[in-house]
Amino acid sequence: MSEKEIIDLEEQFQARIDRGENIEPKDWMPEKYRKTHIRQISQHAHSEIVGMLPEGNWITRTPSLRRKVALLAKVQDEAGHGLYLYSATETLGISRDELFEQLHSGKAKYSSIFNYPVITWADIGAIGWLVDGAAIMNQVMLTRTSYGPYARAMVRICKEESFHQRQGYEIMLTLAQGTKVQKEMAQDALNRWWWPSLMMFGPTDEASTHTEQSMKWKIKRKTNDELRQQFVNQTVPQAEFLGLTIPDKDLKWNEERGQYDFGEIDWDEFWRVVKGHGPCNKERLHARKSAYEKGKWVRDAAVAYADKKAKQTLKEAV
Ligand code: FAQ
Repeated sequence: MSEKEIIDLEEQFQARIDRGENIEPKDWMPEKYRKTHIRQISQHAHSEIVGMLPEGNWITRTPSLRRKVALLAKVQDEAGHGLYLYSATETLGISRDELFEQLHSGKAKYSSIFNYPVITWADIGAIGWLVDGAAIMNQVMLTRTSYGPYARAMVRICKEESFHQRQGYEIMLTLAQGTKVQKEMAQDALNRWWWPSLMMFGPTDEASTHTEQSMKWKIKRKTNDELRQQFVNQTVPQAEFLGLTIPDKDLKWNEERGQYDFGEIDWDEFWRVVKGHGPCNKERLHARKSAYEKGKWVRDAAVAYADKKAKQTLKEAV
């Protein structure tokens, strides 16, 4: 294809995006659009799958049967989200094995938030309230992202994330209205999860490498800083209702802006965690690799069974 033909195609592509059309797997797309989606959707899928680990560790230790049922359902939902998202990524011409290889080798990232330890039951509440709350804030805009399979997966995922957020907030509410020790546990969990939750939205707009192009292609509809601000505005009144204190001495309502001002995020900590040096990075990757290796016999059996079925069908047809 000549350079002029490629430029024409790129212009037509951008015009489709500007008109608000969805891009589908068999449509022509610039190579960079395809690669950006493989990067973002697969990192999102990895986050869901790795995100099962911190909560999964608590299924045997829930304080009641009701809590166990809810937590089991939540962790299963996250597995489902990972599967929809891996399937959406595969429509862009990459195999599941390659995606896992990228995760296991450390080439692909997953959300920084899942590299922090889950120390008490209150952390399960804080994860649902804050981590799922931040995830929804970011994902609601992704239901209108320009790539069809990603946008459609996000519609379903967002519905389930809302339930996750509510179960977390309800745990926090119960603890905050409980004994002095329970309230202290809830406050301690908020103290530890607040800043890492703000980091989930990614670097500042100034430091973000992908935002400008992703906004142009309508992959992102809002910037990292816009979503972070929206999250703070929404979450502060929820903390007040719980009677808990957000661990930020610079947090205050700004009448003029009609928004909360908040303190500086520790970006050194963020990049340390993203680059693999957070408190639980090694443990999380080890758990994923080990699950993959131990599950080899299941994958082999599934392939052998599919082969056997295909041969049988062929025999019957002859
Ligand atoms: N952690 O230029 P930007 C969940 C990387 S799902 C690690 O701003 P972009 C559900 C970024 O990849 C949570 N790395 O990048 C759940 C890039 O590096 P690269 C996950 C991060 O893509 C709840 C570099 O920094 N959600 O929680 C992070 O335009 C509870 C420069 O950044 C999604 O994945 C981070 N926090 O914007 C499950 C949503 N932030 O790739 C279990 C979809 C940035 O060039 C329990 N993703 N980086 O090597 C997105 O919306 C975007 O990818 C952003 C980052 C907003 C995360």
